[in-house]
Amino acid sequence: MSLTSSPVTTFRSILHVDLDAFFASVEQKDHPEYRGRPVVIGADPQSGRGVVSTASYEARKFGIHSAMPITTAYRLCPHALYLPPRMGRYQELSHQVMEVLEGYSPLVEQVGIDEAFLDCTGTEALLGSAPRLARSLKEEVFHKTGLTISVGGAGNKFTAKVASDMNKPDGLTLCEPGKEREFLAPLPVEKLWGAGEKTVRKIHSFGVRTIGEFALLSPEWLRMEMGEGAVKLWMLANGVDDRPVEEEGRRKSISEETTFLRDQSEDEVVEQALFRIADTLSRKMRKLQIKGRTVTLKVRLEGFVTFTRSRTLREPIHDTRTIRHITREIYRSFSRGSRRIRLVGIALSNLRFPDESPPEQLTLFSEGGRREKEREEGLDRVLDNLKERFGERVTRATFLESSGHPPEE
Ligand code: TTP
Ligand code: MG
Repeated sequence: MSLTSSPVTTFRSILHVDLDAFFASVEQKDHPEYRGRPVVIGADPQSGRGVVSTASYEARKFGIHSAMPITTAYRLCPHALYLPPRMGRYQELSHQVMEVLEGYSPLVEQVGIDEAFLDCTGTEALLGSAPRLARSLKEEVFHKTGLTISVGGAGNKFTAKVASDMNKPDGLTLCEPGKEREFLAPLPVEKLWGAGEKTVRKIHSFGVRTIGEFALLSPEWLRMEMGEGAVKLWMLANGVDDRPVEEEGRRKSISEETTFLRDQSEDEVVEQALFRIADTLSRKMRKLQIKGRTVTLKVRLEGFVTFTRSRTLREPIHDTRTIRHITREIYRSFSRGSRRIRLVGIALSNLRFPDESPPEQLTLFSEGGRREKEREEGLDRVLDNLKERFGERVTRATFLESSGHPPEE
């Protein structure tokens, strides 16, 4: 038996999955009476400000799309259902979908809330050829969540992503690995990843419209005309994209923010909003078992000037009370003059994840301090449970004002 292998090219098998009209589909799934109707998720059209997050396919027929001003959407289709986003619910379903995907590949890279890449090279042998694997993936997602996804498959990430977008909704489009160049050739250059409006205009000025035409240009000439970035696009156009599917790197921070309906000048209203944000954020952190040492307050004033102020603690925390206290202190020491506030937010960074928590450094806390901390954590747990069961109205108002939090650096 020879130990040298023949030089065979091994193709990767990459799938890209994207949920269809995600936020709108969730609303239609949770409220059967919304099915078949134009549904728009986003800002309140009566407020006169804000944008569309997404629109159901029924609403898209009226020309409504993501990022469109909500007032324009309303003009196009006043009888659509206009709903505010329920991020918690979307996160929950996103998580369920990702769990299904993890059953199809050991390498899943989530990109944003509703899409992911899977590297299925090798798993096909276990789970069936790419078309079979993709079909059972679609079925399982639908069975477990009631949502439809569109799947694209190819030998690289860029082509898989282009493919998943080709037959939306509920699509399945596969490009045979190794045939990316031919697959991409008829598509317009606008589809090239990273080609912005200016780049596309420049390419059009050469008389080039399709990816196939672009792929035929000389890379040296392109470098001279348009710089290095164009060569990267030229590689994509030729079906070359070596980027690996990578599991998500650890997040650097976790945050939550609120935009006011009207710019605010009442400190009391702002502080109430910060209290609510601290509550939601700390709950999210406890659920993920993440703690953070640095608390950052973000304030955006009218005219979009944004300030951030941070404070770093010696110990990582995720309890509601400490986050509330610290943000309130930072807010009170922040001078905004007479300018009104448009948005406030809280972020925690310097994160510590559950698998990297060192043994509790008891010496940093006095006996009394430790008991206080345990009581606080117990209280948060009880409230988290109550909120899961009875909703947001459950509060801890009576416990807000007690003092004391871990020492600062
Ligand atoms: P997308 O996948 O871009 O859009 P979609 O899932 O609504 O529709 P499609 O069938 O074309 O994939 O984005 C996923 C979700 O992210 C979307 O449901 C709402 C949210 N989103 C915004 O809030 N603002 C935006 O500008 C975009 C593009 C998306
Ligand atoms: Mg989507």
